[in-house]
Amino acid sequence: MRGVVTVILAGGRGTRLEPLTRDRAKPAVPFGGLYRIIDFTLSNCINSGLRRILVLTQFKSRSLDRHIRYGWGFLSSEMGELVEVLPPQQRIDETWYKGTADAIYQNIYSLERENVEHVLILAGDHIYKMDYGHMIRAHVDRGADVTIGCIPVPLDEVRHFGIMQTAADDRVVNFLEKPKTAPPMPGDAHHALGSMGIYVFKTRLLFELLCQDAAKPDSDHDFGKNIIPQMIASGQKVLAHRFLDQNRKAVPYWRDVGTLDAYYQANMDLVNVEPVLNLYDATWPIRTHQPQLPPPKFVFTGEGAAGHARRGEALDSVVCAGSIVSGGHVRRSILSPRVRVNSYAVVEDSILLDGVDVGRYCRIRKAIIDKDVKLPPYTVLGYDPEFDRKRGFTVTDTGVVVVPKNEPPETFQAPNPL
Ligand code: ADQ
Ligand code: ADP
Repeated sequence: MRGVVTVILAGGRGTRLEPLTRDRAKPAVPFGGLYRIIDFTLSNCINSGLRRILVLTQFKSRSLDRHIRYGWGFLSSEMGELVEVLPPQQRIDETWYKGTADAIYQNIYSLERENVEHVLILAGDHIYKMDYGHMIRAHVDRGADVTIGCIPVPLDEVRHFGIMQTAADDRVVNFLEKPKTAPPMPGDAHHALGSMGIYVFKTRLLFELLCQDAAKPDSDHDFGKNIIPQMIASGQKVLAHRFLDQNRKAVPYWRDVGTLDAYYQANMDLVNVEPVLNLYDATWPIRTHQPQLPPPKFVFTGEGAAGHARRGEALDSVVCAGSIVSGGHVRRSILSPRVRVNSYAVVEDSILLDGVDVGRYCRIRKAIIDKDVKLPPYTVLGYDPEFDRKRGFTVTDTGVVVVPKNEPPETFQAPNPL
């Protein structure tokens, strides 16, 4: 892995995750209680033996930058290791990055300094566990110009992905970015082969392609739209590398948590009794930055009125450090650090981010509640979508209600619909 530098594209706007991305970049959105989305990609790098990592940011990168500095600063420059956040201030021209290829082009000086043979380009907003070593080795062994990580995607979702057709030797013969429809892949009537948006390039060739592309005024300066199709057209060796799970059979866990519903579902996957994405697997640790906090605590606050036992408990849930469930009930939920659930409150199927305080008698269902929101006693959320929308909250297609940061207590003081 020594001849490889990794670049993580962490600049996507994440509009479809609003309001969670209102003032943080998508890769910095908290996930699974303890983590930020980018922790999965960074952990994959470390676990794959890749320890020279450049993170390209763009929008609202302050909390991302801080998270990486605090959580990932253990890499030692003395040992030749590096994780560096490159903000767009170092860009070549005055505009924001135009597309993914432009983001790399504008940081070409930092990359040149690395003086490596291959560049691994990753996205900072996917949830998965992957050993990039397999893909890099295939790329080197086969002498590819570029190798694209790919995975089968359902036919009715092809419009969200780069879709490719391959020859028997895995050479990509056709690549279309986000087509409306696509034919199924050979041997699987329900899936097409989709790009994971991750690439290994020969460094020299990458630089040449980026410089050529930068000079084209009609290009979107995007890998999927421009660079890859053009490489195929000019006969360069473009290889597809199938991401396989550890048994090298099933379709592995890989989620682009680009929408609130996908984000909600991927979080909820973790509270399944046997989650596909196992965070307790000591052979593939997912690291993060976590503050020093006391252990979570569950308090029995005494017998209440009939039917209202004040037993603080959480079932089928993930509860992080610093949280106290005091006389409230929590089911199938994720409680991030420093969450409070007070007596008689019921929280179900919900994701509570850092520092959320659920007042007495609250009824919370199918909700995502952003950091430090204080829910006044008797707040009801997630029971009546129309009512929640009227109060100004986002409610998704599948009925998940999202409460943004800094929501004042008055917002919740609407008549109780129950
Ligand atoms: P998308 O994810 O839709 O498709 P894009 O929005 O360009 O592509 O984002 C790719 C990655 O780059 C994301 O991690 C994003 O955060 C980041 N990014 C986007 N613009 C950036 C910029 N200007 N600066 C820094 N980072 C930026 C891509 C591929 C598809 C593939 C899907 C898989 O184009 O072919 O199928 O990923 O999710
Ligand atoms: P996160 O919720 O992702 O942990 P933070 O709470 O660190 O993020 O802040 C998110 C963003 O909000 C920051 O990147 C910053 O731009 C803005 N922000 C937060 N607190 C302040 C503040 N006190 N002053 C100005 N901006 C702030």
